[in-house]
Amino acid sequence: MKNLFLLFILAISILNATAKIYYVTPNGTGMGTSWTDAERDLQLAINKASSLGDSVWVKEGLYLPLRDKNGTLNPSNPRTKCFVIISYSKVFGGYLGIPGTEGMFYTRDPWSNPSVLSGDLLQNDFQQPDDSFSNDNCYNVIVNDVRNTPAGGFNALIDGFTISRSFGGSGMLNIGANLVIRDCLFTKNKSEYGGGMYNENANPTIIGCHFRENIGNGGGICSHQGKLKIYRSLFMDNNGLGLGGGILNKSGAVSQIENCWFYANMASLGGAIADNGFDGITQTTVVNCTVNEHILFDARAFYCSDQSVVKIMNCIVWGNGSTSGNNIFKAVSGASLSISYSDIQGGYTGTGNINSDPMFARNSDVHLKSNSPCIDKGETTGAPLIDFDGNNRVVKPDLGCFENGTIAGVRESNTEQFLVSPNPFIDQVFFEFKELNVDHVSVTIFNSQGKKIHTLNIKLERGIGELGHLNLANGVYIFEIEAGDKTYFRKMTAQ
Ligand SMILES: [Ca+2]
Ligand SMILES: [Ca+2]
Repeated sequence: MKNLFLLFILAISILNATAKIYYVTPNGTGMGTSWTDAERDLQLAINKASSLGDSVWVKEGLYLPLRDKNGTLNPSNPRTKCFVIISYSKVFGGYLGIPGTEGMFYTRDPWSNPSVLSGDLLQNDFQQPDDSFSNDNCYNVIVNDVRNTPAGGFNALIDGFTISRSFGGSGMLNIGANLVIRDCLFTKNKSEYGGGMYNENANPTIIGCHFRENIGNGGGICSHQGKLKIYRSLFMDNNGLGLGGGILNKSGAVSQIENCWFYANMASLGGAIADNGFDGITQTTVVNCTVNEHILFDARAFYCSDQSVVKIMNCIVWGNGSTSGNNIFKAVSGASLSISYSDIQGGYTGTGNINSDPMFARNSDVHLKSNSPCIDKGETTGAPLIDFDGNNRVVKPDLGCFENGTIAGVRESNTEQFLVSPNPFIDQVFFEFKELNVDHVSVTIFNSQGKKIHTLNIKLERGIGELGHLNLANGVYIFEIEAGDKTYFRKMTAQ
């Protein structure tokens, strides 16, 4: 076992020794070896980075596709232009691109410094109140098709981009692809099906993404066959036309939807989620999601039909324009809809369901107040270990996407600023900070009763440090981490 581990470390070391980073900026004129020698052509950089371990780092700014999915430069129909996330490539956006920060992963913040992939080739959409300046846009901004040459989206990663303004096709089209899509914003894409994303026999994993103001049957996402996993994501102000404001599952699609927040989407049927089993029975599991402000039309939040199988657990469905559970949910034509351990306005039959005001902080902020009846009311088996914010779920899971963390009276800090891993840990903990201007941090460890156990100083190298030999008994601890003039809290489990 030890030899295997050493071999693994050796393999990683060799990989790291040969792994390359290609740098891309909107005005680059170089070969991509550094920020000062950055490449301008994002697709060429992605093509070069398809060796295992290679990655592309992209500065904030606007990027328009130049080729079609076959790599043809300036195709006769410019609307077929798109980006392809070539199989095995890893593409990261949101960098400031400051010379000297090469290799420093955390010098990025995709939400503050967006790297925008746009289908508005002529940059004229701003002139419109209608579609007349969008009908010259790309059909799709990204196409990942494993059947294509070169193949797209197999074991690939895209992280930290804004994907917007496709027209007549989805922002991202995945065919047979199994890529990971993390911390991306899909916005203002318009298609008949799957405004933000359309999956055809694809198995994408979506983490921490936002889908806003997209239009299509399945305003945020439409999945046709394949297995969709979606975690910690926001669906807001999407328009599902006929079916599924947030998500439409159809044609045998299998979907796992966890820790997501559906807010103010609309559709004729299923403002948040619709399942249509007409040409293949869908199976959809929705766990620890919060669904509010879906006020229009029939079946205000969930619609399922034609023998689709939909399971809902640990969810909050409240404030969707009706006080009748049977108006919020609609199951027709042999569909199976089961709801358990959920807070449903108007009530719904099922184990552990309640019908009480969940006490949101506000309608537009569905964190729970400390007197919420949803705290610790969830089922543990099958529930995620963390919540929308990445915080640990405490004691028993709360209902909805946000956990009310109150052990020892401490609320965890947003984990965007730093990583502390692994969690649970055995004897060693690694710290990775975005704040590169600190060279050390002070860590104070408290037990679950709030008693101080240790205070330790950690030296950081390029934002990374470690703690070892902690000898802590199994249980939950609070780490108070002081870095420069900031203090963070993290709940950690020793095992
Ligand atoms: Ca346009
Ligand atoms: Ca809890």
